[in-house]
Amino acid sequence: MMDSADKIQSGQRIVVMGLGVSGRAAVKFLVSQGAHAFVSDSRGFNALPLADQEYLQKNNITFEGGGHSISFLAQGDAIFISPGIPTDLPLLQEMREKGVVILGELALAAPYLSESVVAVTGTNGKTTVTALIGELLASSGKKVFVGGNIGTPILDYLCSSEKADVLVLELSSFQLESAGNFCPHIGVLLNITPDHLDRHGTMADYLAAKMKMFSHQKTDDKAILFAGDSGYEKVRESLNKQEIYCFGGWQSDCAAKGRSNEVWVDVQGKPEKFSLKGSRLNSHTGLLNSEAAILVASLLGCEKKDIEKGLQNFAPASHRLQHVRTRHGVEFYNDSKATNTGAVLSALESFTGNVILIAGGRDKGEDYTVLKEMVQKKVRDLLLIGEAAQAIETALDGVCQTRRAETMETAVLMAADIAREGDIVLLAPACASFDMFDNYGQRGDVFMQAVMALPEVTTERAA
Ligand code: UMA
Repeated sequence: MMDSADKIQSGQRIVVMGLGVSGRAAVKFLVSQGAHAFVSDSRGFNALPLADQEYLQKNNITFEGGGHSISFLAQGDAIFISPGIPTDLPLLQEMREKGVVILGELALAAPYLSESVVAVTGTNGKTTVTALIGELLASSGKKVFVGGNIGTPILDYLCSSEKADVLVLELSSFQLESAGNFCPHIGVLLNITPDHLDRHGTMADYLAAKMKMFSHQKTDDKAILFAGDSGYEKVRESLNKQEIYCFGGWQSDCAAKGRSNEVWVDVQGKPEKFSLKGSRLNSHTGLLNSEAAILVASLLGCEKKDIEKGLQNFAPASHRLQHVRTRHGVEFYNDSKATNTGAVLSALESFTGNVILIAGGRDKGEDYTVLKEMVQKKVRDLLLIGEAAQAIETALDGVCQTRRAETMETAVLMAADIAREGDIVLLAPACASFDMFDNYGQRGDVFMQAVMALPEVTTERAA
C-alpha cells in the first residue's frame, strides 16, 4: 500500500481530482514518473480547454467528467486532490476508510525536494511576501523558483529542467490541508484572521490547516512568526522543535522590527538597519512585509547591500493597495485582493482618514462587525456592492454614511461625485468577487478602468 512519504513508483495508478492549474501539473508530473494517471473533474470533457482534451487523448488518460464517482476513484492506489476540492468530501472519507492515501500537491512533491525551501502562509500578504523574498534572494545572486498559490505549481518546477538553489512557495490553507510530509526549512506565518470559513468551518480548523506548515520541521528548521498577531503567543507555545524568529513587534526577542521607513534585523547577533525610502514598500503593510522578507533573506546569508537593491527593485503585484490615479486631489486605490476583513483593516490602517470605501461581493461567512471601529475612525462614506451589501450594512450599523451601487462603474461614479480634495477612494471589498466578476483580478481591472474613464474635468467644475 502506498504511503504519503513515498516517491511514485512506475506503473502506480493515481487518480487526479480536478484538472485546473494544480491538476494539470500533477498529471504531467505523474506521467513523467511513469505512473498511470486517471483524471476526474466536475466538468464534462467538452468543457475542458482544447489543450487539455488533446493532452488526455494523446497520453491515453482515462477521464471521468461531470463529477466524481467512488467506482472511478477506487481505481487508484492513491488520489491526488486539487486545492479547491474540500478534503472532507464523503467520497474521500470513504476512500480513506478503504486505505487509499489522499495526496495534495505538497505531499506529492515532498519526497523529491532537495533544495532549500521557504514557505509563506497567512491570511493576507502571502503573495507580496513570497514575491519579495524571491526578489531579495535573486538580488543576492541566488537562483530562485517562486511558485505555489502565487501561480506556478511546484510540480511544474519538478517537471522542468530548471534547477534552483531556493524554492520560495506561497501556500494556502487549502494546499496545507493535504501537505503530507512536506517540510520547509523556513516557514513564515504572516497572520491569521478570519477567511475561507465557508471551507474550513471554524477558525480552529483554519489555523490547524496553516499550522501543518510547521508539523514536520526539525531542530535546525526555522519558523518565522508575526508578533503582532492576536494568536501569536499561542502559536509560539505550540512550536517546540524548530528555531523561532519573530517580526512586527517590539519585544526584545523580535528579530525584525520596523518603524516608518526603516527595518532593523538582528540575526545571530549581527544587527543591520535597512531603508525602505524610495521603495514601493512604503506603507503600513509594506513595512511588515519587508520585515518578514528581510528576515528570511538574512537567515539565508544574503548581504545588506543586495537586500537593499532588491527592496528598491521590488514592484508589488496588481490589486494590492495599488495607486490608480490622482484626480482633483482625490487619490484612488485598488485593493481588490482585500477579500477578507483582516485585509480591509490592514488597508485602512495605511490612511489617516477621509476614506470613501467601496466594499461588498460574495460573502465567505465572515463577521463584518470587526470592521466597525476602524470604519468609524477612517471611513466617511461607504459604497456597498454585491450580494453581501445588506450583511455589511447591518453589521456596521450606520457608523458612517452608507449607499448602495448596482455595479462597480456606478460605485466609482458615486465615489467621484462625493469625493473632496484630500479624500481617498479605496476599493477593499472584504468579500470574494464571484457574484459579479470572474475573480478579484477582473474586479480590480473593472474598478481601475472606471477610475481611468472619469473625465479630467467634471461638468460642474468646468462650468
Ligand atoms: N473541480 C472538481 N471538483 C470539485 C471542485 C473543482 O473537479 O469539487 C475542478 C474544477 O472543474 C477545475 C479544477 O478542479 O478543473 C480547479 O481546481 P482548483 O480550484 O483546485 O484550482 P487550480 O486551478 O488547481 O488552482 C489552484 C489554486 N486555487 C485554489 O486554491 C482555489 C490557485 O490559487 C493556485 O494559484 C493554483 O492552484 C496553483 O497553485 C488561487 C486561489 O484563489 C489563486 N487561491 C485561494 C486564495 O488565494 O485565497 C486559496
